[in-house]
Amino acid sequence: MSKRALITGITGQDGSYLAEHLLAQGYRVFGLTRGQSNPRKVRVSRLASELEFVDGDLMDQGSLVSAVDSVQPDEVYNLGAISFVPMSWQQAELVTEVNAAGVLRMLEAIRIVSGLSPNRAAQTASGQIRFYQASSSEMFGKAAETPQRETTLFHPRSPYGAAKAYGHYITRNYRESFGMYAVSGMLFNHESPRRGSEFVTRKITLAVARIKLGLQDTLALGNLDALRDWGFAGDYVRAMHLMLQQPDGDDYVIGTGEMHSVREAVEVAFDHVDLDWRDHVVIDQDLVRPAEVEILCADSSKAQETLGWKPEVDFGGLMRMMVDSDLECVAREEEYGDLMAAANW
Ligand code: NDP
Ligand code: GDR
Repeated sequence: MSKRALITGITGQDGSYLAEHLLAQGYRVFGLTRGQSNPRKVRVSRLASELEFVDGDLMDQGSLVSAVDSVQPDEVYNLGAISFVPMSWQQAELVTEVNAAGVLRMLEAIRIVSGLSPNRAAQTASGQIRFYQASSSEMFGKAAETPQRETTLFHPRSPYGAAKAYGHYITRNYRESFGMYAVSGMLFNHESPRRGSEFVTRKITLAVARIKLGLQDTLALGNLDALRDWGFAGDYVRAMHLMLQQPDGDDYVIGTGEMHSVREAVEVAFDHVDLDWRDHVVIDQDLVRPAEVEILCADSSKAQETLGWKPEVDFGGLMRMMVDSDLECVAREEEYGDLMAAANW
C-alpha cells in the first residue's frame, strides 16, 4: 500500500518540489492549504490531478488535529511558515505564532491523534507518524564557529531565527518526552526558479532578465557582503525525505559547504547575460537589516555520512538556471500580464 504524506507549506517553493519527489516515490500526497480561496494554489496546479488538499492553518489547533486524523499520514512534513526574514521585524508576534507555536500545534496534533501522553510514550519507531520540521540556518545567526554543524550554539539575529530555534527545540523535546519520531532538518538557504521574488537570489535573477529584455534599468539591493551557503531546493527535498527513512529521528544540517557573497551572486547572474552589474546595481540602505547574519556555511558531513545525501547543483549552475528560467518567465509575463501565472511552476 502507498505511504501517505501530509505536507504543510504545499504552495511554497519546497512544498512543490517535495510533493513532486514523493509522488515519484509512489506516495499519496496531501497538502494542507489555508484560506477560503488561496491564490498560491496555482503553484502546484501542475500536480493538481495527483495531489489531495486538506484545509488547515498552523494558527488553528483544531484544524491540524482534523487534518492529521483525516489523512492518517505515515509522514508529516511541516514546511509551512512565514519565511521572509525582514517580515519578522514588522510582524514579530504573527511570525512567532506561525513559525514557533505552529510547530507545537502540529506536534500536538500528531500526539493527540497517536494517543501519546506523558504516561504513554511510544516505545519504538515502527507504526508511528514520522514528523519533519523545517528548521533553518537562521538559528545559528551570529555563530561562534564556521562552518556550522548540528552542535553549533544558536545566536539568532531576527524574530524569525528565534522562532525557528523554538521549533527546533520543541521538536527535539517531543522526541525525548513522548518517544515521537521527530526530525529537525537544519537547512541552509536553498533556491530555485520557484523561489519567491522577495528573496535575494530570485530578486537578482528576475531583475537581470528584465534588464536584459529592456524592461528595467536598476536593481536596488541592501548588504552585498553577506555570505550565504546557497543550494538547489530540488536537492534539499531529497534530504528531507531521507531523514524520515532512518531507524530513529535526529537533527541534520543540510548545505553545500560553500559560501558566496550577495555580490558574487549578482556578478554570476549579470555575467550570464553579458551585462556589467556595476552599470545597474544601486545600494538602498532601507534594505539593510537591523541585525544581519553576516556569514553562514554548512558542515553537512553528518547528513552525507548517515543519509548518503549530497547536493548535485552548484552555486554557479543554480544562478544560471534561475536566470535562464526568468528570461522565459519575464517574456511570458508580458504576454500573461502576471508573474505568478507566467512562472515556471
Ligand atoms: P515559502 O515562503 O515558499 O512557503 C511557505 C509556505 O508556508 C507557503 O506554502 C505558505 O502558504 C505556508 N504558510 C504560511 N503561513 C501559514 C499558516 N499560518 N498555516 C499554514 N501554512 C502557512 O517557503 P519555502 O518553501 O522556501 O520554505 C519552506 C520551509 O522551510 C519554511 O518553513 C522556511 O522557513 C523553511 N526554510 C527555508 C529555507 C530556504 O532557503 N528556502 C531554508 C531553511 C528553512 P500560503 O500559500 O497559504 O501563504
Ligand atoms: P535569508 O534570505 O534572509 O538568508 O533567509 P534572503 O534571500 O532574504 O537574504 C539573503 C541575504 O541577502 C541580503 N540582501 C538582500 N536580501 C533580500 N531579500 N533583498 C535584498 O534586496 C537584499 N540585499 C541584500 C540579506 O541581507 C541577507 O544577508 C532565507 C529564507 O528562505 C529563510 O526562510 C531561511 O530560513 C533562510 O534563508 C535559511
